[in-house]
Amino acid sequence: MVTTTEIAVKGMTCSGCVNSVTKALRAVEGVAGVHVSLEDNRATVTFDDAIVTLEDLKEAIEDAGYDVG
Ligand code: 9UX
Repeated sequence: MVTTTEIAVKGMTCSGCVNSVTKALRAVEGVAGVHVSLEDNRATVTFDDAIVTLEDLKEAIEDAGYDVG
């Protein structure tokens, strides 16, 4: 099922960070859409939960150098 979730992202301080998080999430197989807000410290991700889990998404953000939660 394709679903949308919001993930709190810590440590983004400029638009470059937004680009990094966006690219990291888009690279994950099963992700259909990504919007990252610097102002709200949040990533909104649309994904197919048969392919990718919320944990995978959080891992991708952490691997890019940011904290979640
Ligand atoms: Mo901006 Mo973010 O110079 O890792 S890209 S602070």
